[in-house]
Amino acid sequence: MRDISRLPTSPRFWRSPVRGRRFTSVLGLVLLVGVTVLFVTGLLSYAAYNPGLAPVNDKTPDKGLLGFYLFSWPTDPHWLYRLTQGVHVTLGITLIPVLLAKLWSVVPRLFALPPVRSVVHGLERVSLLLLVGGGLFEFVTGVLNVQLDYLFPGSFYPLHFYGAWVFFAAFLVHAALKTPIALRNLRAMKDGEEADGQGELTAPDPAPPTFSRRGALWFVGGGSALLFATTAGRSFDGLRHTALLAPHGGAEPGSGPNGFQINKTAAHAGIRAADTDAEAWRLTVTGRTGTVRLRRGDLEQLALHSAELPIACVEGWSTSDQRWRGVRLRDLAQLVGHDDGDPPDLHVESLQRQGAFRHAALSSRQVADPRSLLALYVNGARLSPDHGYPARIIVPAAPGVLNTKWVARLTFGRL
Ligand SMILES: Nc1nc2c(c(=O)[nH]1)N[C@H]1C(S)=C(S)[C@@H](COP(=O)(O)O)O[C@H]1N2
Ligand SMILES: [Mo]
Repeated sequence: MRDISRLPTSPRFWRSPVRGRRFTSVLGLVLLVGVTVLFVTGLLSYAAYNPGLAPVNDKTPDKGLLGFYLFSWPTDPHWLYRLTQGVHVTLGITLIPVLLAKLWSVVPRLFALPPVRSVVHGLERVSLLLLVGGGLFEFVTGVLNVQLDYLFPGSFYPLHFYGAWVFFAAFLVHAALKTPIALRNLRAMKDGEEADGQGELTAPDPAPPTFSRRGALWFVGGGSALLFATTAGRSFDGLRHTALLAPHGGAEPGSGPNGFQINKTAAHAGIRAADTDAEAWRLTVTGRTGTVRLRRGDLEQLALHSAELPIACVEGWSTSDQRWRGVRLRDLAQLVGHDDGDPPDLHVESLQRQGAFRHAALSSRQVADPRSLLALYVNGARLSPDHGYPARIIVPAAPGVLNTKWVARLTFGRL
């Protein structure tokens, strides 16, 4: 006869003495806070793309009602996206051990028989499927995007966005059901009761312990601390070398005025030296009163202004403030007839021929900000080819993706 205790559907199959209410409750409460922060910062990131403004910005055009919360992304404080997206990515990576340990701690229950005891139980199990599947999906797509640099060209945004809603809906149901229980378990622990001694999560036939429960929690926490310590530095110049695990971490990217992080190099984006040659390059600006074409020399004759602003990428890395110098976007709007102090939205196009980020739309609010520039210089030097020479956009508080490099055309109004 087969020994049924050797099948995962038998509670006796699961013998780790570490499993128990306390272990699961602690991890569950950490995730309650952490996943909520991930969801909120993720939704903010979507809003920061200005998806409501123009199709070129909207990576998720079929969002429907899920776009209900969208608002006009502010330009203050100028480090806003650096903060929200740094938190989103760094926290997501830091929580990986917690997520895995939490799943491990409840895995016997996923195999429990009968699979469905009642309608309510059936619904709970479906929500668990969405919770576990959705959670793994969000973490995996997020990590792949950050670590492997757009493994899914174009499709990462919809996958991660819709996945987030499915995951968070299941997460809310789960949290509503389980948070009171988790809190009760922890309170019982405080009162000195051995809360782990009973309950469905505890192995009925535990193997001899090689590890205390407390040790197991330290192990998970240590894993998170290690991931944090090898990731967080890529948002800070001077600490970047500590970000061993992160792309755009490690060694500082060169020295000198243009020696800060580059997302895609000119070569990678297919920009040829001939395209950016001072003789050949022209900036085409179109607005209410028509079109003007400017050389780089013409731009240098206009009023130049400086702004200290960072680059902050959706992948979570960012630079400290760089000192940009160039022409205000609102001055360029004025040049083509938008001179009533209330500039319209702006469509920016790059010389780049291929790729999702070759164009972007900026809101009138962003155009109006005196720190929003068509930059010609950075940190006192001419922009390098990799940072967008002959001219690039820089806007306070915006995601890197809106800071278009190698700009060729600006169209005010009519997006
Ligand atoms: N034309 C063009 N502009 C672009 C991109 C691009 O791929 N093509 N990438 C954007 C992204 S995703 C980021 S994070 C910033 C990075 O700017 P940097 O390389 O100067 O640091 O440039 C933005 N501007
Ligand atoms: Mo980016």
